[in-house]
Amino acid sequence: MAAGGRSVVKVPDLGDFRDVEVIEVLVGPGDDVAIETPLITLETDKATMDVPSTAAGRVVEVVVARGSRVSAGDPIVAVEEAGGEAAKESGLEQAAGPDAGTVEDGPPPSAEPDEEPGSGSAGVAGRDVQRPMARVESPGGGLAPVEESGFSTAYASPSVRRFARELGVELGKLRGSGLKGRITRDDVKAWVKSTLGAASAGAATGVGLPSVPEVDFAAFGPVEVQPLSRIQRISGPRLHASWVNVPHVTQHDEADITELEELRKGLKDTAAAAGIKLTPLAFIVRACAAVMAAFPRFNASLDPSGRNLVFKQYLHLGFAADTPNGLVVPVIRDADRKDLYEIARDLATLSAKARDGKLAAGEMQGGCFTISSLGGIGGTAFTPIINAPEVAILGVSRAQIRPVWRDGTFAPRLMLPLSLSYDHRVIDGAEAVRFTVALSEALADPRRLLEAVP
Ligand code: CAO
Repeated sequence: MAAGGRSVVKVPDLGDFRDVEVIEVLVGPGDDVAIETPLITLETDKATMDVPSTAAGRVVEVVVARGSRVSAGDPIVAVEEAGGEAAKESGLEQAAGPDAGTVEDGPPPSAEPDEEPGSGSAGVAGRDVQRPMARVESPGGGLAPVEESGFSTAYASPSVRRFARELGVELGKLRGSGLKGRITRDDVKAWVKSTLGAASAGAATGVGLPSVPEVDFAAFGPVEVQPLSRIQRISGPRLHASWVNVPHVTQHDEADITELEELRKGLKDTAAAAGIKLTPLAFIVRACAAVMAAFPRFNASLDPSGRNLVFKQYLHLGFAADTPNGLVVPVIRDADRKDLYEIARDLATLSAKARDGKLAAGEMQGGCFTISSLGGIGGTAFTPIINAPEVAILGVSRAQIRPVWRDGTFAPRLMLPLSLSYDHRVIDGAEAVRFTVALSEALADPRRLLEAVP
């Protein structure tokens, strides 16, 4: 083999295919590669294939990017080839093949048929089941079997499959974050990290979470698998973390908003003429901001040690917004310093941005308390999950006219159901119900909510 020099690894002969999409770039500048190390993954309408390196050494430049299209002969990477001692040091000598010194069109890419989620046919499954169980080194030095059945339906390139096998990862358990839900190398790494993290957390506390049984749904009828949206993949673990870490209690209550609704209807058209949509939520945000001043623990968070409370001297209020891509929580800055109309305007602007997927990261950060209003849709009560490290969240369901006993008779009143979930480590039950009572009183006295903010 050659002792040093720079080589360019090119796309090999792809048969009839031209302009093939690069769906994964597996190496970056500074990575050491051996002959056969997969460099990129290509996808045609029939198969995915890894293009292996034909040079051994250090990658100095990557010419292609994810999403670009390539044909045979196009350059992929430039490699500073390792020679002699350098190769030994980096362990490349062993892997380097006889023609590692000259790099031209390499061996054909290793291809596997595409296995889109939901397309797992019995044939593919059958083939995979017949594969012998791969064996990997277990931490104790013995050989641990890798359960291969999940590989049949997993949507991953050959190199990722190989990587998963090396680490003993059951691909069937992973959700892909790549294009069209493809499982990437990073997904495999993240899964290993989270599994190790969960194992050590379980070891530290002596408890582990029992897992939900796996069910082969396809055994009972036709199924279609769809990947979660990006937002759901991000929010899911956060909701789960809050659910398992925070002792939730939900306090239900109801506020009489008969007068609020009359007032709102009276103001709605004037507000609309000024370009403001005055919904009940604007009043609820305004009322929460007013009431929270008297309940500072609702605007606090536990510090990471769990021994101190951090009281915030500002009040940014989040509200859950339902979007085509999933749930997001935009944040109204300084809600305690804004009047009803400013809040209504913020709600409209942030909701529109949320629906269009145009919220900036900063517009979803810094929240102190969250309101989740499902009242525009329906429902009578629910138990919202706290947006930790916040310590409380207010759920709002649909207001309904109901008979309420007042002054010795039943009167038709518009009642708004409130569901306050709170972190019981920080807030006592008595304080929680004092909060919902105060909130109900604030909503029952809407003219005060119209006043200018001091
Ligand atoms: N009771 C009765 N009617 C209500 C109501 C309530 N509690 N809340 C809203 N409404 C009415 C409004 O008055 C409006 O009617 P009009 O047009 O006649 O005035 C209609 O329902 C629609 O309101 P809206 O939904 O457009 O506006 P909003 O300010 O109430 O809510 C937003 C905005 C962004 C919060 C909402 O669109 C949304 O996304 N809600 C879902 C939040 C969610 O998913 N939470 C769950 C999180 S946990 O999974």
